[in-house]
Amino acid sequence: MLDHVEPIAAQPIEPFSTEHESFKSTKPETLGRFVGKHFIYTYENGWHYETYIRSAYSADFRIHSGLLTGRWVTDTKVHLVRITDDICKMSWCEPTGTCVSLLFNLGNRRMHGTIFFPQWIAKNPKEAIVHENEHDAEMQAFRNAGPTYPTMVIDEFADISFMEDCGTENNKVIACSSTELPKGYASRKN
Ligand code: FER
Repeated sequence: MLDHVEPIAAQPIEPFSTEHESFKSTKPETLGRFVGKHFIYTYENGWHYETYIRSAYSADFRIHSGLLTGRWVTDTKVHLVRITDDICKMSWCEPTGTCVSLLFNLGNRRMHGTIFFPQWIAKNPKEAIVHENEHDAEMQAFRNAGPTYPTMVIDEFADISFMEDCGTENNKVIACSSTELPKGYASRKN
């Protein structure tokens, strides 16, 4: 049945890049309320995450609990769009091959996240528990070794327990692993 399908030739292994992504949906002039926001939130499955929107095109995050407790990433390129005055959506792929799409509602302090984990992360989450920026080549090697499939899709709602404005390109917001933070940091509520 698939006789007409040519086998795909082995592809050269590409380093991670977002150069092929257009970012044309991103309209920085509509994102004033969202850029600079720092959120701490807990998914209904108990996973506790933190995100900082550092610019209209980039974000930092840190994982306090869940499959990848201790993982953190700074200045990852994201696609951020305004949905309504209260709601924004942010989507991106990581060098690991994990893809993420998050919707934040500042009005009711709820969010919804969809995470698409490649199978290698589902099997071996420990390998990705690093400050990713310092382990790019290693993460790309794991991504290329795979397997990708079956993708583990996690889709969960979360309550935002802490929300503040930190301005743009603030390197102090997320600057260490969750395991190095003072006690009580992530349980703050406002
Ligand atoms: C989130 C859910 C998942 C999030 C990040 C991820 C920034 C995952 C990223 C990864 O493991 O690479 O809410 O917030």
